[in-house]
Amino acid sequence: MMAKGMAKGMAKGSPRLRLDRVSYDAIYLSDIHFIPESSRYEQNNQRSLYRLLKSLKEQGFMFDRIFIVGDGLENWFVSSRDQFLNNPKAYHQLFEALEGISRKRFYIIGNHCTRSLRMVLPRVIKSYLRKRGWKVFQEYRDDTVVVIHGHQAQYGRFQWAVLIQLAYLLYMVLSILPGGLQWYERFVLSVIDYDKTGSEQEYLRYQRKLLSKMDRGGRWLVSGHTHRPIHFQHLRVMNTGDWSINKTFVTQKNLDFKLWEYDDRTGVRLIPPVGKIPS
Ligand SMILES: [Mn+2]
Repeated sequence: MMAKGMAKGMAKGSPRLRLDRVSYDAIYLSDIHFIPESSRYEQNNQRSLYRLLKSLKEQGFMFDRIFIVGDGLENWFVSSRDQFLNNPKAYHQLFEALEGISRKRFYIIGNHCTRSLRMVLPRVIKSYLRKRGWKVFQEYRDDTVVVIHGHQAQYGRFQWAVLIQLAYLLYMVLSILPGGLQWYERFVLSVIDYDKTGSEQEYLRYQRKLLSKMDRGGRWLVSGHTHRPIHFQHLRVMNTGDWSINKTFVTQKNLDFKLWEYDDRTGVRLIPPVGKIPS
């Protein structure tokens, strides 16, 4: 529940983000699935994202680092390369808004961002990001945190190569058929995406599996992919959730990580950390 004081004094159309008045080290957003030219634009809450970013900027927030924790741009359902070439202005708008609240920018590659066997971004997108000062990684790490999209617990490199090739072939075949992309989307959702209907236990197992695949030392893990926002304090794990469904994101100040949920009408609320999930 949102505290009463938080709702008060909220200007209409400009929800206030009650982050503490400190300079934050980082903000993490994942699974935006940005599609400028499609009916999914509204579906993926893209207008809300602009509202949040505008509101943050108006309130003077400046994050030292911003992370897109994977699946920022669609490239499977909808080719981000084609979208970019057709709507460069939409991309400028998105990245200008993200850059307006951040000094250093990092783009983590997610499973939806590429059809490449080597997991690289489409060339035109990569050079666009680089020109704007974004650094592109599959995995980022510093002294405090490891940042990874999180599909790595679902398939290894070999399976990835097979699945991505299959997805690409299907895309080529189905995209020329009427209604084919819906079939394609259904295939991806059922075979390649994380099953969002799983139990909390399965979800916890998934996060543990992801942890077992990495050597993180004492660092925190920030990932996305599952579209399930959660703050596992005992595991030092943050899942950003996603923007496209839950409108959630993570902030960091030193070793203090916080998970937030955004609402167009009421602003943000803190999602409290959970301890162990009872079995
Ligand atoms: Mn993903």
